Amino acid sequence: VKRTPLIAGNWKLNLDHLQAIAFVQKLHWKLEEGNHDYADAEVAVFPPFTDLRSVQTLAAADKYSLAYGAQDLSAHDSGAYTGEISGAFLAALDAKYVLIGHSERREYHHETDELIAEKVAAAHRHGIVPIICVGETADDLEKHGASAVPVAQLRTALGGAKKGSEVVVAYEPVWAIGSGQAATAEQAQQVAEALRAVVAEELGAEAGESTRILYGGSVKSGNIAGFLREKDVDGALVGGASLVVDEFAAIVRFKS
Ligand code: G2H
Repeated sequence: VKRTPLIAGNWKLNLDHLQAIAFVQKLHWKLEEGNHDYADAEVAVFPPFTDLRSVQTLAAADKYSLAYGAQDLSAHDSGAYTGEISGAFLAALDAKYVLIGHSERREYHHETDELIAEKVAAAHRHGIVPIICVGETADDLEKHGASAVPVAQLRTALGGAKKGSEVVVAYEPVWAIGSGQAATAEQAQQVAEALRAVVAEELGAEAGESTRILYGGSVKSGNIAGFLREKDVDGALVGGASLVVDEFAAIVRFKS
């Protein structure tokens, strides 16, 4: 099977809605300048919630069909949950994707694998593709090797997935996030292969073949091509480097 690479920019807590508008316009011009037609990869941005409406408006007018999604969602659909945003609200803004279980959510907001599974179910209830983030800390790596923790995290998270609905997996070793110290392409491939096997076991052989597995953690224009050459790595979740238009555009054009 041919899996279209996905280049996803996770803005985290950066860029308000005015800065988001400027960013998306500049990205569009930059790609137009390079005559890029997005044929090689799907491109998505993950802005803060308050930017989504602005990004929706721009994306609708963008001939490059920029995709977008949210950085989190509530496990609940409505009710007395102050501060939460539901999958229904995201679907109403045509969000295609939602990041779930990013290591920063796990660490600073104490998200458990069980909650993450509920959020995966919430995304699928509303037709949104969850990008399930998994990864080991430096400590896990030392004690259990690279694959054990991400494999266990993914297995639980997929308990919430609806059979036949798309998922994307992002492997982000916690020690590589924002550190400037990316995993090697070989390390990423090794874990991606193990994660693909989990998808096949939990969701069936076909899903195992078609599911895209991204690498994340200090991805930049200088190392993206190496990751994408690996057979089980189908794209990247990019943090810091997704905030600089020229750099993000260079990552999107990873083949040139
Ligand atoms: C990992 C990644 C994006 P960065 O969190 O999700 O961030 O590229 O800054 O390491």
